[in-house]
Amino acid sequence: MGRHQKVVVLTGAGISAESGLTTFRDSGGLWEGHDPMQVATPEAYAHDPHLVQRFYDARRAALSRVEPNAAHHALVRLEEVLGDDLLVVTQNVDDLHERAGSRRVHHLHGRLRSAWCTACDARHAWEGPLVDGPPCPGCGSATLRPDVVWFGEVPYGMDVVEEALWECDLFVSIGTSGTVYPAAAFVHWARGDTLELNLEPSAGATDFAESRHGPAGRLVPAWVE
Ligand code: BJW
Repeated sequence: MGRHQKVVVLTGAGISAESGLTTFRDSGGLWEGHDPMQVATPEAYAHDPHLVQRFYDARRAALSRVEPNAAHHALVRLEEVLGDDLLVVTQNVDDLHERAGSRRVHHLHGRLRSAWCTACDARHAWEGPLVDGPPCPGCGSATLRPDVVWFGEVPYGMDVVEEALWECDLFVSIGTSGTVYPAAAFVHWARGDTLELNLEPSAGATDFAESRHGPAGRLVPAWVE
């Protein structure tokens, strides 16, 4: 890839698949008999908060058993070249970009290691479970939920993302099915060139100037080097 470009990289669950974290739509698996897409909703949380908290507690606990992979590390090397001209926008709630060493990471759909108090609106760094209703360190209410963005909720920092897409020379989408908005529309908002790196053609593959298919652990280092 050329140098001296402003680059926005969007990542999805596929970039963390080779680290051992399951994706949403192609894992073929259920979590305790439930479709993850049905659990990751405000409706599920309203109906059965205990179930939804256990789902997120299990995923938060899994973070300590996985490591960043070659794709995460390649994006760190890209940042070493581009500096502040690279922004990684991730839909992922894991922290593998940060643990690899990326500094400019924007979590569009929130973070597993953060808890949000719906009573006082504070966010708190969080490592342990939430299922037993621990008190909010700020206000003491047992109203902490995972600090993640569910369907019908507004993704974080859209103003920052829109501006970066408008200013970029290159937009690269890695490991996402292209089925969830607004991220699925970023390819249309990007002013510059567009490239998709995904295991298979995503739902929006034909909207990209170029689409390369294979595992992120191979494609991303090959693109960065
Ligand atoms: C590999 C690989 C390997 C595997 N290497 N690749 C029409 C138009 C616009 C919007 C809407 C619309 N209809 C409905 C909406 C709204 C809705 C939406 O998009 N619904 C769709 C079902 C259509 N969107 C929303 O509600 C969003 N909010 C919103 O729009 O607010 C309005 C607003 C917008 C902008 C400004 C102001 C207001 C919120 C969406 C929230 C999504 N939340 C979740 C859960 C987060 C918490 C959690 O993690 O549990 O986000 S759902 C889930 O999907 C999660 C993911 O981040 C997201 C995307 O999934 P992702 O990452 O693409 O994973 P997969 O599994 O789908 O795909 C993995 C891909 O990797 C596959 O293609 C594999 O092939 C590939 N892969 N191994 C490379 N080794």
